[in-house]
Order: sequence, then C-alpha cells, then structure tokens
Amino acid sequence: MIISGVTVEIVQGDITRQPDLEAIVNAANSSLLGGGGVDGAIHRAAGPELKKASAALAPIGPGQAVITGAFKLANQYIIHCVGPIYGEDKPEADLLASCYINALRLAEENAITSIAFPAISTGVYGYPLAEAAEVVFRTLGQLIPCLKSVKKVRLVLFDKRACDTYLAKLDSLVR
Ligand code: AR6
Repeated sequence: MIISGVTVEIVQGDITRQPDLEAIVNAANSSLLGGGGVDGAIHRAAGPELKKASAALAPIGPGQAVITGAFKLANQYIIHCVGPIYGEDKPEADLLASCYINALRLAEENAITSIAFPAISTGVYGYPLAEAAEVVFRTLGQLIPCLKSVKKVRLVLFDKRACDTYLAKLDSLVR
C-alpha cells in the first residue's frame, strides 16, 4: 500500500530478519537491558555490544524512544521504544501512539529511509492486538503525510493470527 509516496507493508515475520531495511524498532522496557519477546530476539541477534549502547541511554518511560546502532544485525539502526503496560500505564492509546510518533521522529532526524515495527506492547505488556492495530493505523495515517526521509514502513507481525488481525483491522478502517 502506498500512502503519500510512503510504502506501508504488513508482513508476517521476525523483526531480526529484515536485512533490507535501515532501521528496526524494538519493544523494550525502561531499563533497555534486554528482556524476552522481540527485545530478547533483537539483543541475541545484535550481540552484547547492544546492551552497553542501549543501557547508557536508560531509563526511558512509556511512549519514549531512543536510537542505537544495530551491531551484528544487517540493519544500521535500532530504535528502542517502551510501550505502555496495558491497564497500568495510562492513557494507553496515547502512550502507544507516542512510541510510533517518537520512533518516526528519530528516523527522520537520522535521515533513515526504511523502518520496521513490531506490534509494540501486544506481548508481555498485554495490549489487545486489534486495539493496538487501530492505534497504529490511526497514528501512521496522521504521520505519513509529514514524513520526508522515511519512504518505507514495514509492520512485522510474528504469527499468522497477528498478521490476520492487522489486515482485518486495516480493512475495517478503510471501508
Ligand atoms: N519479531 C517480531 N515480532 C515478535 C518477535 C520477533 N522476533 N518476537 C515476538 N514478537 P513483546 P511488549 C511479537 O512481549 O508486549 C520484553 O521482555 C509478539 O508476538 O516482545 O512490548 C521487554 O523487555 C508480540 O505480538 O513486547 C519488555 O519487558 C509483539 O512482538 C516487554 O517484553 C510484542 O511482544 C515488552 O512487552
């Protein structure tokens, strides 16, 4: 799908295996020391140097984002976001939207042309996938016309159910 000259892709896959994109986004926690889920996969793939680089930028709160190199990964950058814990960090939708806003702001500041996002907060942090997808599409719809350097945004969903949920939500929003 192309919106205002920006390609938006929805794919099923692993965020650590997107070698054609300049930046990937991590769903981290405030310590930026690594963890489970996407965070664990990214830290394993990037190697121990990542922990040193990211921990030096900690702590960050829900909705905030910081950028590091990608070390052993094929990408150039990793943008670390902390999503809201559903039911705890409020207002959840605004904090989740801020992750996407701040990640894209950092991408623009670093002249990044392509970026992959996982479904932030929808694992350990418990954000219902369809609800998160609505926030993601609404936020991207507002931001994309303002992007200058970013030309490709890939939403990477780990399993088929997540991918189908995103596609169904998108379908319901554009109807
Ligand atoms: N590639 C893409 N998506 C993935 C991958 C992967 N390799 N692995 C999991 N997902 P989560 P959160 C999906 O829990 O909810 C960590 O411990 C997963 O199916 O990784 O923001 C951090 O350190 C889900 O849909 O992130 C924090 O403590 C989505 O990615 C906490 O978990 C997000 O799940 C953050 O929780």
